[in-house]
Parts: sequence; C-alpha cells; structure tokens
Amino acid sequence: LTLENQLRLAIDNQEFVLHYQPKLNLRDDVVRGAEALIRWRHPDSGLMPPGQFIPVLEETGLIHEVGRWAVREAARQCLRWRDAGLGEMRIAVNVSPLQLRDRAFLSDIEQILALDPRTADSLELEITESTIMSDIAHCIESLRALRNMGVRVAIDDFGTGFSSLSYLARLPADTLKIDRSFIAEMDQSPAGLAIVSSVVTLAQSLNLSVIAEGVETEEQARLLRLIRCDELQGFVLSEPLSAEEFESRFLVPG
Ligand code: G
Ligand code: G
Ligand code: NA
Ligand code: MN
Repeated sequence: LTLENQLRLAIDNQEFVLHYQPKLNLRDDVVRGAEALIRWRHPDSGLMPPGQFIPVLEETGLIHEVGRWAVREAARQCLRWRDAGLGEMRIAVNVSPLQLRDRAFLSDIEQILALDPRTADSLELEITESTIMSDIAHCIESLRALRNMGVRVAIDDFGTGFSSLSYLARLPADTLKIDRSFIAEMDQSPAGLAIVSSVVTLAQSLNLSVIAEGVETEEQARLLRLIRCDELQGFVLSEPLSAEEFESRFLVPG
C-alpha cells in the first residue's frame, strides 16, 4: 500500500487525532489557548507526527479534507470544554498554503462557523509568514475575509519569512508568533535578546498581540516576562497533549 492509499484509508477509518499544546498568558499566568497539532494513529507505527505525512497530504490534495476536519474537530473540542464549564479557550489550527489558496476554503470555514454561534470565538488560524509572502495580495484578501467572519488570525514562524515592515503594517492579523529559532537565541547573547525585544515592541506598536513559540527554558520565560511578551508556548510549559491529558493538566472547573 502506498502512503497515499494508507492516508485515504486513515481518513475513512478516522485515524487522525488532534493534540493540544497550551499557550500561557504572561499577564495572569492563565492558559486560555492552545495550538492544535495533528497526529496520525497509524495501525502499525503508532502515533505519527505531522512532518511525516502533511507533505503527502499536500501533494495528493488530501490536505483540504483533513485540514477541514482539523478545524471542525478543534472547534468541537473547544465547545465541549466550554459546555463542561472548563472555561473559555481559543484553539489555533494551522493552515497549509494550499488550503489558503483553495477557493472553497473560506466557505468551508463559514460552514463550520454556522454550526454554533460561539465557534468564531473559539478559533484562531495560524498562517506562516512565508505562506503570506508567497502570495501577498490574495492572502491579505483571505485574511481580511476570515477576520470579518470573527476568526482570529496569527502569523506563524514570524521572522523567517522576510516580510517587509510596510507589509506587516497592512496585514489583517491579530497575533504574531515569534519563530522558535529567535527564542533559542534570546538567552544566549545580548543581540539575541535585543531581536526578540524589538519584535515584541514592534508587534505592540502595530496593535498585534505577541506570542513566543518554542520556549524551552525558565530563563527564556523570565526574559519574556521582562520584555512584556503577551504569551508563551513551548516545552517549558508542556509538549502537545491529548485532549484528555490537556484537560486534566490545564483546565479546571469554575
Ligand atoms: O513534525 P512536526 O510536529 O514538527 O510538524 C509540525 C508541522 O505540521 C507544522 O508545520 C504544522 O504547521 C503542521 N501541522 C500540524 N497540524 C496541522 C494541521 O492540522 N493542519 C495543517 N495544515 N498543518 C498542520
Ligand atoms: O510553528 P509550528 O506549527 O511548526 O510548530 C509546531 C511544532 O513545534 C510542533 O511540532 C511542536 O511539537 C513543536 N514544538 C512545540 N514546542 C516546542 C519547543 O519548546 N521546542 C521545540 N524544539 N519544538 C517545539
Ligand atoms: Na503553528
Ligand atoms: Mn510556528
């Protein structure tokens, strides 16, 4: 069986699951968000990370169906947690460049939002800076449409996609996610810290919220608080967890 055919079977057999990595708000130390990361429960190989199959989903066009499922599942999970009185979370879902380029993508999102009036407040879509830079005009239009539907937009892997400052000011987005390569440098040298600090200041002056990804050490977390970064995500807090683990570790009835 080719990987493509295995993936078709995986869709039919509902073998995909979402794991959730918490995002910590640094103003009040509360987890109010998570990034959904897809996994494949492979019948023989166990839990497969997305790096091993997302490229094949993209080459085969299956990414549209699986990506749509991921958004719907993240929204459903978020509402389940709300209904259970576990607080108001927002779950971020990654969007592949192929999805964003697809004409049907916006109407897919619209249909998912129509399932429940609370869905828009439960969702964020993460789009990488390099995706945006590969097709700026179209992306600006799509991001604007998404935000008009009430969905938040985050610019992922920021700093690696070479957007110019003039474009950044024009992007319809809510959040900048500073790429983890910069976070890894911030406790290594004054220059590393200066770069992250400047991005935080830049984001805030453009009215964007700012999150550091790939935070691995307490020292990085301390510095992020010092420079008033809004949120952090990374192994220092938690790796991505199954819904059950996420719920028991980070959600409290209240
Ligand atoms: O193998 P690793 O876990 O590092 O791979 C993460 C990559 O997979 C990231 O680039 C992330 O954006 C992508 N990814 C994870 N979940 C999803 C998803 O639900 N949809 C899409 N389109 N990409 C995803
Ligand atoms: O930005 P992107 O969507 O590619 O990021 C998601 C990926 O980053 C996932 O594969 C996740 O497991 C990984 N990741 C999350 N936190 C950390 C961390 O603290 N350090 C490293 N090296 N990787 C992380
Ligand atoms: Na992401
Ligand atoms: Mn990222």
